[in-house]
Amino acid sequence: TESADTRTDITTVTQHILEQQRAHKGSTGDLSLLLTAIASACKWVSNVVRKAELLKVVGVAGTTNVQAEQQQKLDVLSNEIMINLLRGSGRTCLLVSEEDEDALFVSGDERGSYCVCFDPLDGSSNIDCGVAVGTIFGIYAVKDIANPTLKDVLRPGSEMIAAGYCMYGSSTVLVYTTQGCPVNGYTLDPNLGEFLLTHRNIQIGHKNIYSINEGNCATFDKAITTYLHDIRYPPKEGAPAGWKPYTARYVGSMVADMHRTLLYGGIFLYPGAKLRILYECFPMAFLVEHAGGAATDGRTRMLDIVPSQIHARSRIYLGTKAEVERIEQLYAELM
Ligand code: P6P
Repeated sequence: TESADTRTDITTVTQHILEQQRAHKGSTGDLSLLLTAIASACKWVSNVVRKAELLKVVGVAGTTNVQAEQQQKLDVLSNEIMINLLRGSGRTCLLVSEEDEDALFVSGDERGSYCVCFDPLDGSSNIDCGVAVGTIFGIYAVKDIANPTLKDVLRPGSEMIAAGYCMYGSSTVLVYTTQGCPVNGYTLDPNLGEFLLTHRNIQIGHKNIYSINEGNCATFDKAITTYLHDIRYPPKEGAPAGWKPYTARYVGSMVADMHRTLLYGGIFLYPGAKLRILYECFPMAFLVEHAGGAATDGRTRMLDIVPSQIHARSRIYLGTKAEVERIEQLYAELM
C-alpha cells in the first residue's frame, strides 16, 4: 500500500472550501475568501501557541530570554492575528471579539459583507499546563452593507451562515460548517503548513459521557441535580440489564470539551451564565445541530436566543439529542 507521504488524493481546506462554493450556484466566493482567511489565522495562532513555552526561555531568535512583560499575552496576540487577517480579507464589516469591549467596524475599501464574532484563544488560562485551547468563530451576513450596526449580530444564532473552531491540542484541528452543510474537520500538517480533510461529515457520537465542572455543584438547580443523579445511579426499581453509570470527562477548555462531545457523543453542561452567547454558545450550538445533536439553555433552543448585548452570557447544555431533550424535560417538569 502507498505510504501516507506519497498519497496524492489529499484534500486541503482551501480545495474543499472551493468545492463547496461550486456546489452553491451563484455564490460570489466572498465567504470562501473569508473562511480561507480564518484558516490562515488559525495556522498562525497554532504556530504561536506551540512556541509559547519556548518563547519564554529562548526568545524569538533563540538569543536571550524574553522578559515576561515583553512576552505579549497569547490571547492578545491571537486577537491581533485574527483582526488583521479578518480585516485584511476585505470581506468583513463588523468584528466582535472576546478580547475587545467594543465591536470593531471595518471601513473604507476593506469593508465586506460579513460580521464575525470570535474568541481568539478560548481557554487560554489553561495554556501554561499544556491543555488544549482554541479559536471559536461565528459568521453573520450583514443586513445592509452600507450601514452595519450591532443589530447585525444581536440576532438569533440560527441566522448565522457559518461557524467553527480550531483546537490547538495534540494536533491542530479546524472544524467548521456553513448553513445547511455537513460539519467537516481538517488537521494541520505542520510540514506542509496545510489543513488536510480528515473528518468528513462529522455526525455526533453516542457514548454516555457527561462533562461538567463538579466544583460548581452547590449552584446547580433542581433540574440539573436530578439529571446528574439519574446518570450516576441506577433507577430505584433496579438497574436494567446492561445499565451502567455515565463516564465523566471535563477539560475546562470549551473547544476541547466540545470536540470530544462532537466525536464521541454525550453531554456538555455549563449551568452557570458564564459562557458568551455570540462567540462560544452560538458557534458550538450551530455545529452540534449540523452534526445531528442539539443545544439548549434548558428552556429555549440555544440558536433561538437573541443576545441582549455583544458579550451576553448564557448557561448551555449541548450534545446528543436524547440527553438535551431529557434536560429540557426536567426543566419543564421541575422548574
Ligand atoms: P470553569 C475557559 O475559561 C472557558 O471560557 C471555557 O473554555 C470553558 O468551557 C469554561 O470557561 C470553563 O469554566 O468555570 O469550569 O473553569
